[in-house]
Amino acid sequence: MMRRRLVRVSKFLARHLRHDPGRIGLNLGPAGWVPVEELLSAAAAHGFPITPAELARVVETDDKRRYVIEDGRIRASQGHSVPVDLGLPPAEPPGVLYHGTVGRFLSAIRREGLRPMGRHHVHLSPDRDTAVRVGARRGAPVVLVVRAGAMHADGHVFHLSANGVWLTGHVPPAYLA
Ligand code: HQG
Repeated sequence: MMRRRLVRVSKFLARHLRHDPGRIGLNLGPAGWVPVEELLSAAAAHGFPITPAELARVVETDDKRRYVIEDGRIRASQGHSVPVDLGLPPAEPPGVLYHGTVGRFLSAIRREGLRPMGRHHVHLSPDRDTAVRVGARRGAPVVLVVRAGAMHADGHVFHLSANGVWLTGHVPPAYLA
């Protein structure tokens, strides 16, 4: 399959498994799971047919492993804007985590901390390189260091998604190094 097609299918999945399932008449089940059959028929019925082989290939090769198939069901591992409880257990983060952003957001971030904005959680990366790539989606990347260990010690809850993204509700400015 061409890389361009893989990216198109991945974007279609992100749109409908994270943000707008209703657009193709889909309902996310508990924890965001949807039967693979249902997804494929909804996609076909809305003019975007995907073969089971293509779907499997996208799930396996997606650059960020955004989707998981398990027991005939599929979900996005993180990044939702629709209300969904992924059922991830709380986890103890490493001492520091990283957040990639851009200069134009810095004054707001220093004032109010990191907020989830359109998503459910603030997304944090375990390493600086990943954070650089996240920030670079928007312009010249700026990497913020988050004192995650101190946050955790102070009772802030963290979750680790299946694809290695650390999630938390809000990072108050005091924890930004
Ligand atoms: C910024 C992609 C103003 C924040 C990536 C970010 C990631 C604030 C933007 C995942 C703010 C939100 C998530 C505040 C935060 N004032 N701006 N108080 N607090 N911001 O896309 O972290 O390809 O929702 O810095 O790789 O950029 O979708 O979050 O710039 O893993 O799988 O507001 O999305 O992965 O943007 O990216 P986003 P993000 P996928």
